[in-house]
Amino acid sequence: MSDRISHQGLRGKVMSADDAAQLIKPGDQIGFSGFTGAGYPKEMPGAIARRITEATERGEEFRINVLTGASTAPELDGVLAETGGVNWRAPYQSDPTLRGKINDGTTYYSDIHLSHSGQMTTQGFFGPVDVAIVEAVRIKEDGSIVPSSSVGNSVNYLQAAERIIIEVNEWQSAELEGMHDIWLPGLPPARQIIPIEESGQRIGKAAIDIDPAKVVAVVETNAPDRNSPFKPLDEDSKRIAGHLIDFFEHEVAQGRLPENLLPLQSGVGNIANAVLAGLLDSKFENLTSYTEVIQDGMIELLDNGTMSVASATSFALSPDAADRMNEKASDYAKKIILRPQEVSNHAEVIRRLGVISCNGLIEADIYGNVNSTHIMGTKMMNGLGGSGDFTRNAYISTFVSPSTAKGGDISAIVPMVSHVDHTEHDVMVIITEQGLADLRGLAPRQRAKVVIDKCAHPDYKEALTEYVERAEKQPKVGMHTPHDLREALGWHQRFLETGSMKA
Ligand code: 0RQ
Repeated sequence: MSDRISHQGLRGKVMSADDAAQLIKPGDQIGFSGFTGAGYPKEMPGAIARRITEATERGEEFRINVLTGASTAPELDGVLAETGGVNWRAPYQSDPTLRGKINDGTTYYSDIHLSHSGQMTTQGFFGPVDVAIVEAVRIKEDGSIVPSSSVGNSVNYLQAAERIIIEVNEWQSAELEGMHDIWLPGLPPARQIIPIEESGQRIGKAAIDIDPAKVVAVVETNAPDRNSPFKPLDEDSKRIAGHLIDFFEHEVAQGRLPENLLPLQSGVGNIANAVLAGLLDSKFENLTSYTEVIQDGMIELLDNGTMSVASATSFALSPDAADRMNEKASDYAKKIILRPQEVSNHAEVIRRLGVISCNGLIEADIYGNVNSTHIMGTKMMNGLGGSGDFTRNAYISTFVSPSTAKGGDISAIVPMVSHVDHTEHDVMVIITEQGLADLRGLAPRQRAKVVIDKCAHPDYKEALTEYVERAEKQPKVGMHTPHDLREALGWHQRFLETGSMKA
């Protein structure tokens, strides 16, 4: 048996994943650890999927509700979605199989701000949590557990759950111990001030206290986290990164940002990763980060000393970077802090530190509203994730995207977004490979000019300008935010009918 299980009573609970899966009941609401492909349980989801499949083959109904920190991996979301047995899912996902089930109506998906999801669970907004299934690198003598490569909502799920199953994963470096900072502000009316005044500050404990009496099984595993490698940097991503870095330099020159900027948040996805890579070659030094995921680009900034400290709730590393993390986890623990997502994404800290946010978008409209989640207004892509937590509370909020998608048939800049995640009131800067639109202080009609001029692809500029001109001439139109309501979503409809937004 693994010497990573130091609690005597819990050593007696070790069993196979298939035996532990027998303890899951139809209708259970399960809170899993896991955030962006890191720190999710590796064997239990597969074992539960086998149970669901067997039950379904016998003609029995076996469906579960699934909560996590954020997205996971094929071994969790993928295998469970394939059974068709996921009834309800929250708060974030990015798995292709699950996406299919959400979009064909098999699975209900509650897409909510990541910082809210833990407290909502603890408060019972979603009903009771029947089981928490959490990956750990070690169970300590007192039964407390050292989480692995993410913290996410694990503390909330472990506190709320009636039954607990712990996977102890020997693949994860035992030296991750000391990287985590476990602390929660509690619930109103007794909620506490979060005493974080710098990204690198630790305020909590290195392990999660649990009630060992609630543990019904311990499963030993030895399997890597599975993240998709990032796409190689293309010219467009490099241009986007260049525009953002020029903007930072300008803000420093104007005295609106200090020389080492303010703590950076960087979203998921290829473009956000490219922006971090761009910072590697910039003149900036001594950067800090208060973010939710640490991806390859950020590890490189820490490695070469451009960044001094990074606070997050999880890793999102390529396989190579994950191996490096495992080899040198105790070194990285001096510069990296993993917190519960309620703290990593908390409005109070983001606002206090003056975080600069940078997230991807699916489409933005001429007035600055942003859609991060829906394809053509109805199909879920991934989810809101933490983009709202950061955008709404950032010192400067930025969004980055290529100006077109699908070989140019889709314009990322549209007359009206087909779904709104971030309103015009929260979006300060939009950047595409074409340029950067600084929307601070501009009224809607002023914004439309800048967004079209700086961000739209040349193939769509004229059509967007003509749309604005037509909108302004509509009878009874309000000149604050002019629209032609019959045409506002016409580009999306045209794409659905013809395969292109082009007229
Ligand atoms: O599809 O892979 O099939 O080619 O969307 O697009 O341009 O590679 O951009 O990887 O940065 O993702 C908004 C999805 C951008 C992401 C989104 C298609 C495009 C491609 C990916 P293919 P790119 P990115 C903190 C922050 C919400 C969560 C968030 C996201 C694929 O950034 O999920 O911000 N954000 N979290 O072709 C149809 C359009 C499209 C489009 C792009 N207008 N119509 N398809 N695509 N625009 C982290 C967490 O919360 C965990």
